[in-house]
Amino acid sequence: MLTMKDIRREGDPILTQVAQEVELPASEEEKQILSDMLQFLINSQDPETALEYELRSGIGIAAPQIGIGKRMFAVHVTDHRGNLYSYGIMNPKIISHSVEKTYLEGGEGCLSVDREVPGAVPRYARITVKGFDIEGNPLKLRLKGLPSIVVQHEIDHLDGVMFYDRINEDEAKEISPLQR
Ligand code: K2U
Ligand code: NI
Repeated sequence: MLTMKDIRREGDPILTQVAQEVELPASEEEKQILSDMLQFLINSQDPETALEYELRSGIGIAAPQIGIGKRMFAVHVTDHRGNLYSYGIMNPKIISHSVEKTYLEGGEGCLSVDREVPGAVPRYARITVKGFDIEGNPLKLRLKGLPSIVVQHEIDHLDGVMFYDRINEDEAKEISPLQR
């Protein structure tokens, strides 16, 4: 199972590189890795498991964060209405997004960043994402709220972009924070 020792921390060059597309159909190894990433998130959100294995709670994780320069990420996040978004996605593409932006009032964090970096991170309020699930089936997700923010944070990891690269207080003054 994945634990915090598998997570690359800032300063590791892989976190600022552009990850490569997964050649489809994905190999059994690639599918297993993505499944392990999703399981890590589930484990990290289970109090007993997180305590036992000293896992930091995560709602998303991208393959470069475990040293794999491939365009795949997992999310396991519940929106404000209690809808669970639990996916492993390969070769994601944001095919459309709102003009409207939003941001998390408390700022963002990152499993690869062992420090607080305060500041508003403007994100698109709504996005439509296309990609392939763990089984290789095409998927298309229309997202808003926290799921939308997490997916944008994870896709940034695939492009070597860290959340603090996007902190912009001036822009945040012009937009509304996410209502949880
Ligand atoms: O990619 C990562 O490092 C995982 C981040 C994802 C994240 C997405 C959006 C905003 C902040 C972070 C971790 O999940 S950080 C832990 C966390 C948990 C719940 C809510 C926000 C952040
Ligand atoms: Ni991150």
